[in-house]
Amino acid sequence: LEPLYSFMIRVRVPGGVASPSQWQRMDELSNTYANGTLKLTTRQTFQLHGVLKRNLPRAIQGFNDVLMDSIAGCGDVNRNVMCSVNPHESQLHQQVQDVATQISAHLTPRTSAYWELWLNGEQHSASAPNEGEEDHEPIYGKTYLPRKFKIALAVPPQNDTDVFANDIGLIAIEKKGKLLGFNIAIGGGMGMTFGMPETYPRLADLVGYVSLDQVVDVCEKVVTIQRDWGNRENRKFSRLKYTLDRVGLDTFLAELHQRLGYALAPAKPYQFTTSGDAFGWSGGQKGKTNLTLFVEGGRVYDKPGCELKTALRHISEFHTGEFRLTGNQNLTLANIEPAHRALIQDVLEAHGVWAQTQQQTALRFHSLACVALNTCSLAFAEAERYLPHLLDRIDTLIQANGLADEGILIRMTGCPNGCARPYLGEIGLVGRAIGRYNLYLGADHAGERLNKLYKEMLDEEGILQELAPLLQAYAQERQPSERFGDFVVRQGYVHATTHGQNFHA
Ligand code: SRM
Ligand code: SF4
Repeated sequence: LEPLYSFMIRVRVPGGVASPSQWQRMDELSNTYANGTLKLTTRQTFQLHGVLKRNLPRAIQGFNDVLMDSIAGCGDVNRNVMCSVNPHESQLHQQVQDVATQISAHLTPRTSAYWELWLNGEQHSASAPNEGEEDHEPIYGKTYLPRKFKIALAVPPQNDTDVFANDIGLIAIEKKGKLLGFNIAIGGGMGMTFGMPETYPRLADLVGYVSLDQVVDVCEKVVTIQRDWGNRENRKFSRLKYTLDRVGLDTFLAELHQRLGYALAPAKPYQFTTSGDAFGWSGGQKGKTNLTLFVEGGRVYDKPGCELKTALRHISEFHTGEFRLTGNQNLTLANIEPAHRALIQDVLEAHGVWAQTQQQTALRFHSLACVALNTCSLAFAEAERYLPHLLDRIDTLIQANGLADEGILIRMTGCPNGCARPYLGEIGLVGRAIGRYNLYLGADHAGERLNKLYKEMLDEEGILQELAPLLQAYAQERQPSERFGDFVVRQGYVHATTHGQNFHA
């Protein structure tokens, strides 16, 4: 008798854009084969947890039927390509989303093994290789990459994909709503290992500008340099960020320019103001509207008084726009027909979702937590299941100091791998052991400065005791419009982290 092994499946969703039928299918599969919940991740994908080994092929067949796959959800290849969910600017968003889809398709492995293993060789999905292309990996070669690789696109002023946390970050440059090209940043990544200061989170360096017709090729060339130069001896140092710091940015760029046959143009001006999501209703094109909903921990499920999963299922039966997963684990119902707006509002009200959304605090709207225990085998501590409780207590401090509208970015992970990008939190909490966290402070609000270690191994009371005087001082001594992360740096509670290499200094 075989043990009841259970698995997590990650379903790739380039740019986080899913159709109503794809949403419905994921909803069904989560009930039939998984633990009844749907997880929206920090890279805009779906995860199913608790899929029994014997059900894996049926679950994969299920999403394959609606043109989704889990290729490159994991592995040493380019992962899900992220793209800003920018409900106010549908036209520009669509152009950027198209580029995200092109990059994703170009860097998807051509292997036929996935189809043979799971789908009896049948290739239904949009990503299936063309005939004759199988098993020849023009970009990855025989050895694939030394490690995972990540690309994100953002549309300023929103940095809702945290572009600088990626191996390649692309910042859309537009003129009068028309996409011209992208600034490109390389060498970002969050993961580190406790006790190994040679490992560190690092933000990508802005290295230039690429036009629309160059962007896919530039991504390919960066990937191939990392393929050839990345560390294949020690996986701790195999991400692009370490390759860059080992060889030096100038050497890397010289190689990039040589492989491209031209030099990158200088980066163009841009400005990010936030890495958070814009919640609530917003206008769109041609009378259509968008609605961004808060999904705590990215976990879609029903609970007494708030049947989010059922409500979204109902909406998927008539909504003709898209379900857009955000990089902050939230959900935007996009391109809502004028006739459906009131209907959607009614469904959300009837299932208690609207009331729940209205009660959220600004802190909660700006919170992120990784899965951690009990499904993540790398977790040292809780995150998704614990943060809601901790937020209740921090919110009491926030209210007492009159800071209810501030929207401080708070991020928690169960280990230092950084899946909820905690080093970009104005308050970052990283699990050390059950019930113990390191507290990091001083990231900015727009994802452009890393935080720094403030205190170690705090339990819940310790976290509150450390935050109480800081929040009080912030309330009393901040400058007009000054963000919490900037305040703690200006007041010297922590030094600004100016580069990943001085993260631990
Ligand atoms: Fe992650 C590994 C969950 C985004 C850095 N991540 C894992 C695994 C698969 C654990 C494992 O290897 O056994 C986790 C599965 C837990 C579970 O039970 O579901 C896991 N990572 C997640 C998700 C689901 C967190 C979430 O709550 O949303 C995110 C899914 C992303 C996706 O849809 O593709 C997720 N992981 C990230 C991010 C954020 C991002 O990409 O913007 C990071 C930091 C950025 C980066 O890569 O540097 C991240 N995950 C890691 C790392 C450390 C990588 C490193 O270079 O140091 C690991 C461990 C590893 O790769 O060895 C890891
Ligand atoms: Fe697991 Fe650590 Fe990632 Fe959280 S940060 S999901 S604990 S690997």
